[in-house]
Amino acid sequence: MSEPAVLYHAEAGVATLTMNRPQVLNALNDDLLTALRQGLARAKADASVRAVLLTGAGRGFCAGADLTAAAGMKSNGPRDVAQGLRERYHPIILAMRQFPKPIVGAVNGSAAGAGMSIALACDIVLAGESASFLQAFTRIGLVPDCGSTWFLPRMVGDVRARAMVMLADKIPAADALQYGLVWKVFADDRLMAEALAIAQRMAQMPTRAYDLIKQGLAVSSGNGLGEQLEVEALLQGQAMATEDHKEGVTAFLQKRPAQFRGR
Ligand code: T3D
Repeated sequence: MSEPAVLYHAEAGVATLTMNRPQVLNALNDDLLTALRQGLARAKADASVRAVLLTGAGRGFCAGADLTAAAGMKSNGPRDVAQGLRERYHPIILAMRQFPKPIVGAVNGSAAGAGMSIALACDIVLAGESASFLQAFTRIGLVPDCGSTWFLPRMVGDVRARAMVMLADKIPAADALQYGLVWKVFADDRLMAEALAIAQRMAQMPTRAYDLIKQGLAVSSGNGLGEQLEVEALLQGQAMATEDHKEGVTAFLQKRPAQFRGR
C-alpha cells in the first residue's frame, strides 16, 4: 500500500497535517491536493481539534504544483488552467483562510510557487533557519497564483512584493523574518517542537474568538475605518455570547488561569 499523500495526526487538541511526497519536496499532485482538502475538512469537523499544524515531510515544505504531472496533462491536450485552479487549488486556500480554528504553518524547507502561497495562507507562519521562500512562477513563465498576489502586498508592501514575484529570488528564512513573511524562525532541529508548542497553546485558547478574529481580519483591507468598527462591534457581540468569554471574566475575577473549552 502506498503512503498517504498527507499524514494526519490529532493529539492534545492539535491536528498535524504533514504533506508527504518528500522525494519531490511535497510538490502538489492531485493525490496531495485531495488529501490536504480532506485533512482540513476532518480537522474542521472534529470538535476536539482546536488548532492545525501544517508542515512538510523531509527537507521541503512544498515545491508548488508538480511540474511532471503538469507536463503530462499538457501532452494530453489543452486544459482549462483557470478551471483547474478553481477546482483543485482555490478550495484549499479559501478553506485555510476561512478555517474556524487557527492554522500554524511550520515551514521546514523550500516553500515554492503554490507551496509558498499555502504557507502564506496559514495564520501563524514559522520557519526553520534553513527554510526558504520562492515565488518560482516567473522562472517557468507563469504568474503567481493561489493568492500570492493578494497576500504579498498586504504582508510585505508593494515594493517587496513586486521584487519577489518578478525577480523570483530565493528568500532565506532570515530575510523572510525581516520582511514580515514569517512570525518567528527557529533552529531547524527545534522547529517542530516550537511549532507544536505554539499550536498546543492556541488549542487552549478561546477557539470561537479566533474564528471571529479571522472573520474580522478577512474583511478589514476592503473596509474603511467606520465599516470595520461596525464589523468589530458585531463580532464582539458574538464573542461576548460565548462560554469562553464568561469563563475568561470569571477566571480573571477569581484570580486563576482561564479554562477555555472552545465554546
Ligand atoms: O494548473 C496548474 O497546475 C498551475 C499551477 C501552478 C502553481 C505553481 O506552483 S507553479 C510553480 C511550480 N513550482 C516550481 O516551479 C518550483 C520547482 N522547484 C524548484 O525550483 C526547486 O526544486 C526548489 C527551489 C523548490 C528546491 O530546490 P532544491 O535544489 O533544494 O531541490 P531540487 O533538487 O530542485 O528538487 C528535489 C527533487 O524534487 C528533484 O527531483 P530529483 O532530481 O531528486 O528526482 C526535483 O525534480 C523535485 N521537484 C522539486 N520541485 C518539483 C519537483 N518535482 C515536480 N514538481 C515540482 N514542483
